[in-house]
Amino acid sequence: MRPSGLAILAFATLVAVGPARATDSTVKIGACLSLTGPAALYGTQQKAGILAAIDEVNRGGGLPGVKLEAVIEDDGSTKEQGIAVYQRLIGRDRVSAIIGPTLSNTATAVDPLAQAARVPVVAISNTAPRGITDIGNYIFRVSLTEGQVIPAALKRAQARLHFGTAGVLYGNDDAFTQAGFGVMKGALEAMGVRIVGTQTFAKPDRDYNAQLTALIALKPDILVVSALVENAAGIVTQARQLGWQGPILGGNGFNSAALVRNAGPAAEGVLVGTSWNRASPDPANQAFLKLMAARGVEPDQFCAQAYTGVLVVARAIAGSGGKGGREDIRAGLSKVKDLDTPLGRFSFLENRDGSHEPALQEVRDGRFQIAP
Ligand code: 1QQ
Repeated sequence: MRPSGLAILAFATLVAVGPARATDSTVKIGACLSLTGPAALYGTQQKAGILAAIDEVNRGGGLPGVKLEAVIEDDGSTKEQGIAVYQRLIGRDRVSAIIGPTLSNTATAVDPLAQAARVPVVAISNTAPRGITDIGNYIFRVSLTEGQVIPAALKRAQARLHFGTAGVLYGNDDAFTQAGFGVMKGALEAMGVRIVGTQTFAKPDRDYNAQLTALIALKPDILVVSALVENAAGIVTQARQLGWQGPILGGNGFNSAALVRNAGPAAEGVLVGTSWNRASPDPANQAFLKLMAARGVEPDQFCAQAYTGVLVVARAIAGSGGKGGREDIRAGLSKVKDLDTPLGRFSFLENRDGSHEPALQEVRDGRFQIAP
């Protein structure tokens, strides 16, 4: 089999390229993803990205002598199931590293288990600024935090829309939506935007009319929302039904194509800070888009981040001289720097959070498009 263009791109600077061989040693990479439950819209994209990247690394021979094997498990979007998955991945499957879990809310419960067992974790979608990588030195993350994305997104949006006041709505029963709210509030205040009203909801809620009516009555210039996607689509739809014609800016929970699918025309004009610039002409991004198209997947940010998570683990193994033990990968991760990925040129910061360029996107003509 010929090595594919993508693997050459991703690993050309690391090692000579050649196909995987029967004698290769297998490195098991666990993934704890929300494949059922309310966060499944993210988890299914993540699974597609992980499988594509593992195939690419193995097929392209990016890691000579090593074959990556994915052990993917469903956390059901809950902490409890996430704990059971981590216990199995660590104790039964003896994986060398864990990618995930999908939600920050779950990560706060499961990452301490990996830290205690000295199993490296690469988070691909946890964006709560605190309570993830500060769990310990085995916890890394590819996903930019809301603190790295939201302030820049709000500034870009304000340069276009000149809003002076905001109404804010957030979920008050989730680590990510709560942390996102804190970031939004701080960023708006720092920009001199007055928050005229704040309302909350909980994950099981489906009716946001009371909160939205109260916010709209205060006539803010913009609505700013921290919500997971199932709530987000309902909030956007109901805001439009109540006659809201102003801008809506959402946090990371909005970054799913399901928002556009479920909210339909109501989603037009919605602004979202994003970690993935789908329009980037970078060769690593273009190769990723081509690869996913060939696999019949229309990727979103979560897919691109998951794909990048595997590239980062592969680079860590390469950086440890092709050794794929838990300690080898942890040591390798701490050296990952300037890796070309679909997210852009990626490095870890000192605190094991990720670093690359964020962007702002807008729903136009029924799809996410990069906003100026
Ligand atoms: C988190 C998030 C979610 C929106 C992603 C799955 O960012 O839980 O941290």
